[in-house]
Amino acid sequence: MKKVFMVPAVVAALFLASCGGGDKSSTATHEHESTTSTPAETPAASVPGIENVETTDHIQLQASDDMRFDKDLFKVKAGSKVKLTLKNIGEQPIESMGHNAVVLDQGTDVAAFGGEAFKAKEEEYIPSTFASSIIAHTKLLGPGQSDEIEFTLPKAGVYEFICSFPGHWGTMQGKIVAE
Ligand SMILES: [Cu+2]
Repeated sequence: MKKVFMVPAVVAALFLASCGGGDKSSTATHEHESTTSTPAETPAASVPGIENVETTDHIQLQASDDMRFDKDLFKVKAGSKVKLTLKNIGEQPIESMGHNAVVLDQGTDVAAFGGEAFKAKEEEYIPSTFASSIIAHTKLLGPGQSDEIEFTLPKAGVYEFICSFPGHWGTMQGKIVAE
């Protein structure tokens, strides 16, 4: 009846035909957007403050003369390569205030490890008696020195890291949560 509307109708029909004509598929693609799961049972849930930590693949640490790391909580992806950089920003000599970063396997007795490390001066405080508990470690660093290592945390869970220089692990320790 109203011939003025014929032209737009034809254009629309051609447009639909050229796109395959199906408009059902476009509505179906939005169905899964609201099903994001909440990680209530992940290992991260047991570590206070982890909810404020971004996942990273590069852990950057500084160690200082007051026997502290500048950070103590990290989150990484399990099974993915992680880089760790440690810089000793202190001024005390390595003999009295050396620092390293030792990443320990899940479930390692940190106090027992620290005790063995204390006796392992010839091994730069990386005790071979605990070799199977060590995921990775930096070199022992003197003032101004830095080291970079790469490792992979195999399973989801909480991994401790410490400085194994005698007397340091009590204040120089932190956690890496792998998810
Ligand atoms: Cu230290």
